[in-house]
Amino acid sequence: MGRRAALRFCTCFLPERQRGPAAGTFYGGHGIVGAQVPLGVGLGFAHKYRASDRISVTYFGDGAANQGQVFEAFNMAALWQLPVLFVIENNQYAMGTSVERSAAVSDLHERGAAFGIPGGRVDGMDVAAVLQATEEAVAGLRAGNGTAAAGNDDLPLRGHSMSDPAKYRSREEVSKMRKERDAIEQARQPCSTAAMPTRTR
Ligand SMILES: Cc1ncc(C[n+]2csc(CCOP(=O)(O)OP(=O)(O)O)c2C)c(N)n1
Ligand SMILES: [Mg+2]
Repeated sequence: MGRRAALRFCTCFLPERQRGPAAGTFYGGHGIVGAQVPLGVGLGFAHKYRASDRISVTYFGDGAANQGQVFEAFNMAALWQLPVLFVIENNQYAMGTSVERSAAVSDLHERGAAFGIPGGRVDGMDVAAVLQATEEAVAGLRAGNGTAAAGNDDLPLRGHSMSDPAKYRSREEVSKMRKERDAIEQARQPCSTAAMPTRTR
């Protein structure tokens, strides 16, 4: 499992940790960039239609954030006040394209503003900050506060795939990032001193 996927996996299991084994369901990813966003909104619709207290947590990247279907999904989620948390993982690159080259406004956590969706920026390399922000957003959604968006600023420690030579970044930038910002390394210490939450079963 990749390191960012590991963080995603942690937050996916948040509902389960809070409310018992049947609550958290991981629906996987999507080969078409951004296509998971309307699906996530559909899940949110189902939760509301069934009067369930479940919520849908929908993850997508900075590149996906420029897709038209994402804005349509925002509109429907906000219009129907669906319990959806949009997590925009801004790792600064979509394959080799930097967010500055692809987004007119690169503060992606503000993307929902036109739809009345509140958003906030979180340091995606800080596991505890992600957990806390997720818990707060989930509590708000469960209290019936409609739809929310979070922008996780994180950093790519590797290229997009094995065939990506990552020529768009310097070696120095990558090695500095790995040394100073690796989320797993930063979380290791508090985990080993039991400062992180643990599961009981
Ligand atoms: C509609 C579509 N266009 C292009 C691709 C090829 N593609 C796969 S991943 C990717 C970049 C996605 O970037 P981002 O949303 O920032 O996610 P990240 O990989 O950085 O997590 C692209 C363009 C695709 N899968 N689907
Ligand atoms: Mg990206």
